Amino acid sequence: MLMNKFPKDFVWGTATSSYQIEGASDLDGKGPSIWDAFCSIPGKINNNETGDIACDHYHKFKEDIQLMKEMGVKAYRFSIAWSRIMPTGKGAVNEKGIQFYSELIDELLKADIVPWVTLYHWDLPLALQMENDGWLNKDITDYFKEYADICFDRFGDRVKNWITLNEPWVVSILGYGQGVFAPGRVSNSEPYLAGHHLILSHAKAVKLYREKYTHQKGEIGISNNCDWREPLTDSKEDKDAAERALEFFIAWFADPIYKGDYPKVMKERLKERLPSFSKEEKELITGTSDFFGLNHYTTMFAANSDGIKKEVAVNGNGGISEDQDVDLSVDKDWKVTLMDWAVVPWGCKKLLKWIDKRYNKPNIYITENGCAYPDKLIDGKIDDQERLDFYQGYLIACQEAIQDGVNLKGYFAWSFMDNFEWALGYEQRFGLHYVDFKTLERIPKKSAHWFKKAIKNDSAEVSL
Ligand code: PNW
Repeated sequence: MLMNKFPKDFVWGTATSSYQIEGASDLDGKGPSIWDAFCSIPGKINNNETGDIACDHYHKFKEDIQLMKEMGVKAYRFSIAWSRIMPTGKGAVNEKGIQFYSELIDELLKADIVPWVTLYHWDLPLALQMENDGWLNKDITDYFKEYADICFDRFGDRVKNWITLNEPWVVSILGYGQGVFAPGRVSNSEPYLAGHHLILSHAKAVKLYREKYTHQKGEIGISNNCDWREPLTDSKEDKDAAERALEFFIAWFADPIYKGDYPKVMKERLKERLPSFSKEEKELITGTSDFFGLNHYTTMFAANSDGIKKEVAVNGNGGISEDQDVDLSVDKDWKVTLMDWAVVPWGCKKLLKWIDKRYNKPNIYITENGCAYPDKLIDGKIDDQERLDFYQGYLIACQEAIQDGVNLKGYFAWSFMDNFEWALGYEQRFGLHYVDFKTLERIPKKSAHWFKKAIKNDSAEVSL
């Protein structure tokens, strides 16, 4: 068999986020975040679980970095908990929080692992929510900039890869539209306002980084999430519906960043519910990403809606459905993960090509891709063949996209270890490493052993 190789400098990585793994939710001066508060409301999280302890990465980070080193990953993407280094989100800095991330970064560099740092992965300082209405208030754009300034200042000598925001789509739709994520608000207009301020916050942080920290010579971007939307039929209506669904999903955030404004179809359909950018803001936003960060998990069919089905959007469906007139469905023959997300590697390839074309061949990094399964520990081992198959399928699709000319430069597996899967709690295991949430022991799964071999061979066409 001819082994298709990834380029030598391909970035093989793995990813996590602060609230999902750190624990130590009120230790060493950390302030509460909206996720601490959200988890305290009965019924919001499966089994009323919380991130209070999570994987206790706060105390076990050295052990975790050893496991990463053992796997041979070249890069590790993690996020900083804003309220750990600024307990109320503004003003005073908590030196103990700075110290934690500083040691984490040093330990990574010692292990030859390149840190990729996300500034915001959803754990907004609670004070900013209570006193300033979180992402609904334009003030947040300046607070975020001040927070980013501290991160660049304190960590930028060693961190050269920055991601401002993780999945503004999820923050907006699940946090302000469906209310299933913190801060739990339900609205059909707030998501677009929150999204607007997320984009401006991103842009202000990037401008600051480029002007004040030029000497650090790093790269900065944003990670947007998007599923693929395949037209259900060959009809023009369904093709348009699939395109519209993608525009409402990823172009909502990527168009302003690459083209300076929202997609036309969103402006036409949302009217005054979609805020507009001033001329100065358009200039501020345009071109504010050195790379295209993509989090990708699944694929659905899209069909033009007859306007009758007006159900409230469900998890994973791509936005407020009545704004789009798109009906989504899956093929009953597709395999699904524990989250019910369909496993469709060719959807990943098609999405990469769509991004490549629409945004004029950017360097793309898949900053998340992975799957949840109900892994069981048997005789000290986890035989997660389904996850192994998932990674192999998606990585081969990535390789094909590269062969077709897409500038895909790296891939981060979500996630390094099982962790707190937000409203779904600990049941959904996404990790390459199994975590026993009673003893907090970590055990590499079969997929981790496979991933190690794939990295070593620079190819997904390996078998264990
Ligand atoms: C992402 N959706 O979340 C996050 O970045 C991770 O923190 C998370 O653990 C991972 O994917 C798995 O869920 C998403 O509904 C949550 O489309 C929901 C959606 C997409 C991504």
